[in-house]
Amino acid sequence: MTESAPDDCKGTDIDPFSDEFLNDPFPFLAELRGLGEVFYLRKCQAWGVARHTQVTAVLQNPDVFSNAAGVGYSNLKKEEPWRAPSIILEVDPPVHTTTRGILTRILSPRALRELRERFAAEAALLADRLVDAETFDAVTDLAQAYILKVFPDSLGLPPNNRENLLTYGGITFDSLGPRNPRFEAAMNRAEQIREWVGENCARRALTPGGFGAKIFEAADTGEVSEDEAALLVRSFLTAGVDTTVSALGFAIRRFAEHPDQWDMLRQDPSLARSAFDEVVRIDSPVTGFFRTTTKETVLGTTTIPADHKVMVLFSGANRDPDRWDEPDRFDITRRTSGHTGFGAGIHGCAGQMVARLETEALLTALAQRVSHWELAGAPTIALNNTLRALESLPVRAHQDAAHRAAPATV
Ligand code: QZP
Repeated sequence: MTESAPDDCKGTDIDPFSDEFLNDPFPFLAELRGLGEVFYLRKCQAWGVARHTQVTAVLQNPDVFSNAAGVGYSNLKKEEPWRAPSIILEVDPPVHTTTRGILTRILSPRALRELRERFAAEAALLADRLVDAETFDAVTDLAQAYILKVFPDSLGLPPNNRENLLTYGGITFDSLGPRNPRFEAAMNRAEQIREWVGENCARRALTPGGFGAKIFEAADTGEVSEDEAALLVRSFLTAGVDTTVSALGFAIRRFAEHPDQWDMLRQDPSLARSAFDEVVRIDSPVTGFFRTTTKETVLGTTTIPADHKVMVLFSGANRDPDRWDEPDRFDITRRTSGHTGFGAGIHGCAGQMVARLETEALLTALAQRVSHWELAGAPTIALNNTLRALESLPVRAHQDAAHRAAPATV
């Protein structure tokens, strides 16, 4: 398909899936915002929005900007998808309304209350180990170790081979991009993991009391079929690991770079929650997703024809100076409501309360033990078509003297 650039908005050759963009998207995002309310990405043959007003407007209008053709570059209705489409993410109402209702129930603040203590206990254990080690990799030893413990535990997954979740997440997020080398490499890894994922979404794999078992209870009452329940469990496997691992990695990097913010958190641990949202705003683990127009629509002064992809750059909205005061400044006391790091509207992140509980517990435990962070090497970025994350973050955690002395007094 060749598409000539429209004449009612600016076109650009910026490629949001290039190495240059993925390594440091923020200068490119500023350029994209500068192009106008809507622009045309020639390399993607898709329209795009990167300002807060338009990103939010698109996300709030799912009748026109549909998810049913997928949230990635390729149109799932025209191209064979590599996996069965998600029945929560890659659908519109009314199908979405049913599945979302089930997840909202299972992931409500009330249903999550009992997790708080478990997360706090795991966070304390890990934080103790980390300050003992003193020097470690905050991506593998902290973010991955913690999330691969608490999240699959909450889901009810068996303890073995959990690192497969990182592989599966990486594949899925790469698969949302165009058929570049990252996409192809992901497809080459997909086959070896397919069986493991299928087995771990099955009723028999899931222990009682977890999110997984609760989804299968919805199959027992006939709200969804048995196969649909397994697909909803798969959504947890896909969406609940790499995302929070990414945010935690960025959080530690931010605190290592901004010791004043770490001091503030130590003095007032109730800031842990807003600190996490500020990280999700400023570092935006998910750069953006696509929508597909269901009919010709006018956005600003641009007419977008029916059945075309529009790229919605969450990370652009999250650094928009028209929406945020000093958007590039990390400030854990900032009022972050309205950030689009979790998306917005009917598809806004269903697991965001779990993510907040997990990260709040770990940041709080670390704040009690670590006086300050020191970078012990250069952080590296993991290049992925859709998920921004650090690959490694060598740090030294300086132990708080008061905390070190404390056990001797008991
Ligand atoms: C949501 C699914 C975690 C999100 C950023 C994206 C996401 C990915 C997959 C699914 C849902 O498979 O349902």
